[in-house]
Amino acid sequence: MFRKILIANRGEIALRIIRTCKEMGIKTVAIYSTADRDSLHVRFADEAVCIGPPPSAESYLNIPRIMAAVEITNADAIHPGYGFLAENATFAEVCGEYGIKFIGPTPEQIRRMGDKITAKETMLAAGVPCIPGSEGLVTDLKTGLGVAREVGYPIILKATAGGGGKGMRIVWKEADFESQWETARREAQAAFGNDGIYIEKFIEEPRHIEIQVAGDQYGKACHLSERDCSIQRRHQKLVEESPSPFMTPELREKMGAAAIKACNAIYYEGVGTVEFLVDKYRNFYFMEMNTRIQVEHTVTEEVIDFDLIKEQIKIAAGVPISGRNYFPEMHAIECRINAEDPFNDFRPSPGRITSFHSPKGHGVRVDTHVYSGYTIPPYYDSMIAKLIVRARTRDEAITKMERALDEFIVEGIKTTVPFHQKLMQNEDFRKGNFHTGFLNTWDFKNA
Ligand code: MV4
Repeated sequence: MFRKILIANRGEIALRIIRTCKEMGIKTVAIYSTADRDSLHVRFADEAVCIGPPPSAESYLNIPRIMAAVEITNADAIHPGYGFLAENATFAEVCGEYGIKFIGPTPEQIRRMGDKITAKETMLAAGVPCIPGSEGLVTDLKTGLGVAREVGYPIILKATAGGGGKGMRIVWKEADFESQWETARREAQAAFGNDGIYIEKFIEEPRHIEIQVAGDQYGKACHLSERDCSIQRRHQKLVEESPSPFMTPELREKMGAAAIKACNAIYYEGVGTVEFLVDKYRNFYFMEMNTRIQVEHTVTEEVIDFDLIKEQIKIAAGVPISGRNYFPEMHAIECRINAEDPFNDFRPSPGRITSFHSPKGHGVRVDTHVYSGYTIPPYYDSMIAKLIVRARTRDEAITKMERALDEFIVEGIKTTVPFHQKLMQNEDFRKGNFHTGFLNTWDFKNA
């Protein structure tokens, strides 16, 4: 097992990783920017190294500075958390060159899933259902028009270097194809330095359902059931839950088997997530694979009673997984509490938290790095806490979430708490009647 892990991240996930390391008897090193001097991850780690000024490029994204911190602290592994360098194949490679274990998949696996066309080709070859569309890259307008006519409108143009909603254009009719095509290429070139585009049938009103997976170093893989992440705004998830209210045992069986196929195809090592779009007929299609721990891993932990960070560390240390699959025994919901003003287009609301009291009690979990008197820096993402509840049934979980949200006191800044309170009262949400377009049509301010 590792002696000392450097956590190349900040905020709640850094703290989350430190907690598990402590329980496993592993020493921890925090890294931090000057904006994060007072963050709890700095206080709770065994050692902490300041690696630079606030901008991420000079701190949490700066590979040479992070490797210097590894060297001076003599850590033997790096946990990247999510965001920042978690899906950076070069970083994983550099770790290898230094003889430091990157806690996550291999650089090759990260790269293969990072390029969306390569990922899709890999999945098709493995027999995982994919969305009908072009065979790989479409290099010219004429070919594009042909493919679009063949699959039928509406279609979606996606950047191969994109992901998470970046670099996508929907085309509703042939007359709009050319202009959307030009825009998509230009945007992809500007955003990713890669103008590679592919075409898919546009799936209308889908649910976003993802399968948590784990694979060990010996080629064994399992699934740990699903999360429903359909409640999103501009590709930012706001609420996640497990199990999905749309799930059936048969569908879980099929999607779980497909997710395991995806892992086996690349001998996937680590924990990961296979994202699917699910249409109203319960057809499901591979969308992307995330080769990292995700924000919403907590709802899975709650329903299967399992520490996913511990599993991640064990896999990286070469411990074999049991190989069995895991099924939800409870219902869990997570609300992301962001420092944003939901009444003002979710505008970021950084600043000093003058008073902070988080909900407590049976079945309530709050993962956060903030406290009364903490100042939220403006440089990083706006999530300040994850409120997770669990109960026997979905109805009970919603009731518990309402109770917990009522107990949340955050003063000095605006938060998304009022948004979640309204959502929990929404009839369609309560019935499990929602898809990824839900927040486009629901006017929460007048709810
Ligand atoms: C799609 C789609 C419909 N049809 N692909 C958005 C994020 C990125 N991972 C892919 N996304 C989508 N791809 C086809 N062929 C709709 C979306 C999509 C979406 C997906 C999941 C969650 C929220 C979403 C919001 C808008 C669009």
